[in-house]
Amino acid sequence: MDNKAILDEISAKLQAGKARDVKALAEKALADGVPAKEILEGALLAGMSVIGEKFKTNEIYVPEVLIAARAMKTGVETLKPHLVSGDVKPAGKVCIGTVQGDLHDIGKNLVKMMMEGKGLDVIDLGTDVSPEKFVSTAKEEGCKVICCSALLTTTMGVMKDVVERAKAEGIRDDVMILVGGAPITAEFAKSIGADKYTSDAASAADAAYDYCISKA
Ligand code: B1M
Repeated sequence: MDNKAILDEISAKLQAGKARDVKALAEKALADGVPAKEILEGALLAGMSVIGEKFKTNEIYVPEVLIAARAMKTGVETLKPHLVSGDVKPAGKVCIGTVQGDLHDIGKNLVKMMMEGKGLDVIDLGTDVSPEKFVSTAKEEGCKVICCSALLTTTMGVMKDVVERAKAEGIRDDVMILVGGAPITAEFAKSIGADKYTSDAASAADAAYDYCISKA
């Protein structure tokens, strides 16, 4: 079986919500020498993208999306040891969460995983996180980076409230505010006064790591 065939099969199983098959096929692909990054991008993210399109056009509904999301999580867990290096030095502390009103956490968890893989100490605030919680955590725990994820156009504005809250609490100049998620763009990040936008989890981890090292 060539790489494309197994990647397509994993993607199809993910879309069908078959978590156990996703795990078994991902393990087979890894054993066959397919790079974990290729499985993540070519099968798991590709499969979720098809789910997103079908969700948008009402071909499928929340229950189907949830079982596909569960299969995605299983796939990411299977790849985790192969995506992150085991030999990392502590680099600095960051906090991460999905903004208030938003319950999407797959992308946020991917960012967290990549950050831990680079040796960052990550405080995971979960989903539906208020600006107050992001900022009080950064203040109390001495985080160098506040990482905000948003998947909804209706919640992305909360990121501006995080920036404003950090100013009001007097920590704005001490932290990098890093934002991302499907509706976010570099222009949006700039317009709300955030420091950095990245489109994917690996670049977010690189940006946070570089910032922490520059402030060490
Ligand atoms: Co939701 N949903 N959803 N959903 N859902 C979207 C986002 C949507 C685009 C679907 C669609 O219509 N095509 C749409 C939003 C439309 C809009 O705002 N314009 C939508 C909607 C409408 C909704 C509900 C309102 C539906 C309803 O109830 N009627 C509802 C809202 C609930 C809420 O949050 N309050 C809802 C619910 C759900 C489920 C619970 C069913 C489920 C979430 C399960 C979970 O997360 N545990 C779900 C899912 C799975 C999706 C889609 C299909 C997939 C999202 C995903 O996980 N993608 C999504 C469609 C889509 O995005 N194509 C959709 C995979 C993930 C790895 O990608 O999170 O983008 P993503 O992360 C990427 C990058 O964005 C980046 O890194 C990752 C890649 O490396 N990244 C960062 C993410 N965060 C970052 C942070 C960074 C840097 C990079 O720095 C800090």
